[in-house]
Amino acid sequence: MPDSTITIPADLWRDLAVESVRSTIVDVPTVRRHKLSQTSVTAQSYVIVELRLANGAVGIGEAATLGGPRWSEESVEAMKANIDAYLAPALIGLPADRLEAAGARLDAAARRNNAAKAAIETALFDAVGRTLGVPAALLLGGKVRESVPVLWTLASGDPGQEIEEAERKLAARLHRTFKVKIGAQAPEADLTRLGRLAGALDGRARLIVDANQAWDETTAVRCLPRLAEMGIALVEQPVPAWNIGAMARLRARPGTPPLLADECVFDAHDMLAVAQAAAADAVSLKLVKHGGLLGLRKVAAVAEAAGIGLYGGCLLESSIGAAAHLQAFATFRELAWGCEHFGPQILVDDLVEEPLRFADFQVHLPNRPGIGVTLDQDKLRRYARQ
Ligand code: MUC
Ligand code: MG
Repeated sequence: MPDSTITIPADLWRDLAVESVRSTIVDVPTVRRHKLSQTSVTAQSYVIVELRLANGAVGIGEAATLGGPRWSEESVEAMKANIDAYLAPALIGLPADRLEAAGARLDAAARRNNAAKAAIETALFDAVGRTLGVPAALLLGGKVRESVPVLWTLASGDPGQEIEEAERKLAARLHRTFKVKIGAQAPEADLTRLGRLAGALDGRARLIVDANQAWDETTAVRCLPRLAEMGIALVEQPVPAWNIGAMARLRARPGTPPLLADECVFDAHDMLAVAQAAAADAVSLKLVKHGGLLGLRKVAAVAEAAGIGLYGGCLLESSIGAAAHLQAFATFRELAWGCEHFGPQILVDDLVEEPLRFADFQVHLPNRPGIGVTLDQDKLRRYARQ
């Protein structure tokens, strides 16, 4: 073999140094009220990151929240402040393709702040992908699928409205799995509501539920077998995030439906603890929890090693955040539970020039460089917080 150096064309591998990072808070109204156990929203707030390289390429990323610092500890106001003062300065001058090195710098600059870090890392992947003309999925291992099954979340709390909403989604062939948000009302009221939904959609749709940590162990012991009788396919985070022991005990009881870990798994160490405790059947993967696409893949690797299924989670991202997740989800050999990136469809408007395509119960991977979507500057101005 001749000892030659591969020459990369100058126009392909131009100066990748990070030149600037801009963060903008946006508030986009939702088409209806979305009610969870810990909060309720009529608008989604995001921090949009635009990261410019010395070669002129601009990458974008998004950090989502749900009703302020309630779903997790980050708010858009805190994220913007920490991005501007600590995270962005840590990356200026670094070549954007040093993705692990960038992660180390971000971790040194600020503890946790996972959603803010994820938005910046997404923008790095996007900028590098745009420079090289390749999708971010290629930088993550290459895609094994072009689309991902996508569910819709029912969360108005009014079963009549929820049945009507589910019927519309079924008729339009958009969604046939529905996640029902429970825990905002008393358990018995939720069981009655779920009984109505399960009866109305019987045989035509799959139902899962998300309690967002609302129940204690005693309530879960009482209610989980009732959910199994109704045919609920998966129960997400029934008990508080700290109570991994309860998740494990519940899971070991006969009559418990499969359990999905959400708020109890932020990083790979959390995932290892859940795996060691045999506390979940599946894990919800989200950029806001895992600090970026690389972190998301690390959590997924631990789950895969323990035989725990992958579920493509969301925090109601717009097409920007959703596209970033899809780039990673497309690379997993198995994605047992599909994904829940219905977020772009619950907003009154999208933030990108070419919204994601939803058809045949799937959300389709955009076939363009980087994360595959382009920020619409008019929309950014329209929804930017003044
Ligand atoms: C969560 O806890 O899963 C995702 C979908 C939804 O309706 O709420 C989010 C957060
Ligand atoms: Mg959840």
